[in-house]
Amino acid sequence: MVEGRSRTRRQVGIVGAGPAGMLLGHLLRQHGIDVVILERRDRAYVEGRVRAGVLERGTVDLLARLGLDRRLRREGLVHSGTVLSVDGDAFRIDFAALTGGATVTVYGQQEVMKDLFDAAETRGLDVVFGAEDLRIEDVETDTPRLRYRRGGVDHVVDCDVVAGCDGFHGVSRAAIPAGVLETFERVYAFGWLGILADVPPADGELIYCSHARGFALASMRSATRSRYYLQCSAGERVEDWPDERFWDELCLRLGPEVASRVTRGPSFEKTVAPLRSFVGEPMRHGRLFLAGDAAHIVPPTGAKGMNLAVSDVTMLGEALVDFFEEGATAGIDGYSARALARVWKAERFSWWFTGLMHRFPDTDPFARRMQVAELAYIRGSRAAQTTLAENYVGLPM
Ligand code: RFL
Ligand code: PHB
Repeated sequence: MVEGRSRTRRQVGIVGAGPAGMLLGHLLRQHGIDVVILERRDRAYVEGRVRAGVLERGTVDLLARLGLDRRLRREGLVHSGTVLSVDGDAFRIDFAALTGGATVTVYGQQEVMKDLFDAAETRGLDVVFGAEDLRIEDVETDTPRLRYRRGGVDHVVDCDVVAGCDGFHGVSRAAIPAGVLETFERVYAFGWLGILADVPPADGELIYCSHARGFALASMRSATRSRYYLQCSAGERVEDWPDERFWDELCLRLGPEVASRVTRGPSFEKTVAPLRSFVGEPMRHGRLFLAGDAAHIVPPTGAKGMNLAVSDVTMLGEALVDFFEEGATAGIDGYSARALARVWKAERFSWWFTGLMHRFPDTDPFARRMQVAELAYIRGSRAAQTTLAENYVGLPM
């Protein structure tokens, strides 16, 4: 085994090569800033994680500005609305008509990651996979440091700035002292059981389904690949859900009309994701800046997680470019407050939409009637539909 040490200097050290870290890396590199991205896992693992599917307009715009949208333009599915279903009775929310033309794009996070990694190779963006035991030091000084181990070698990276983009379970957030970091959290008593199957989707748009038996979501990745979710208990075991049981329960919740358009087939991915709302404040401490899931988590109902990671790094990228190009500190000093202002609105929307659509342990017959009445109100009110639509397509930065 190789043993040794290496010491390098970079302007920005980015921890984590998920959407937040990779996009920030591309953004800074476009401005000639010297960055390294340190990722604990390997490329295949990061690219293989099945996660988000819906990109807001702002996310698509950033990918376009970075010249990373070629495949997205070709393969992404533009959706100008979505369907809400209440105990099998469906109605449509027309985003484009309600918001002056805004749409969302269905393009899997896995595809985004593949595009970001491919472009990193051709553009010479330095991504180190397999960086183990990463530690962040001296963030309260002007020379923070990253230490990690790879292939038996201890590495030290001296930085001007560290960006913590290492997700909810990363190490960056813990580098903010407990007396400084304030956290806000809701853990939901249920999860989402998701499958992927190579069958055509039941509908041209997503169907968010509120049902007395629990929430369901009909989504997709392409014209031939479907992504379906069922609300399940938090500790649900995947082994208890053979495909037939999944399809049967899905069809019950979608109702007979949509169920008649569901094509069943073998699933090739099946996982349970827990649901959580979480915010850590502030998103900056000294020379450490948090972005994406490292700072906040939303339940997936509003399709906001990856999009929030992207709006964070758009703001952080602008602030760091001002800092390195002009020596201006207003941007980095204002980053946390600016990012959190948008984060909290997305947290509110995701929490509200989750509450409206799911069955909670305390959803008694009265509470269920309240959900059904609110959905009936949305169905009949252009104002209520506009509120939902403008949040779903993404609030301005
Ligand atoms: P990520 O993607 O978790 O990436 C963090 C990276 O950091 C690495 N890492 C470390 N590296 C070095 N040293 C350490 N100590 C490290 N610790 C961790 C990890 O290996 C990883 O590669 O965070 P990021 O970049 O902030 O991106 C966040 C998004 O991935 C997440 O918000 C979305 O996937 C959430 N999400 C959705 N978001 C949307 O915008 N639209 C959707 O439709 C949507 N659907 C979803 C979702 C998430 C889901 N799950 C599974 C939680 C659907 C689901 C089911
Ligand atoms: C998905 O396709 O994975 C997806 C779509 C919409 C959501 C969450 C997940 O709200």
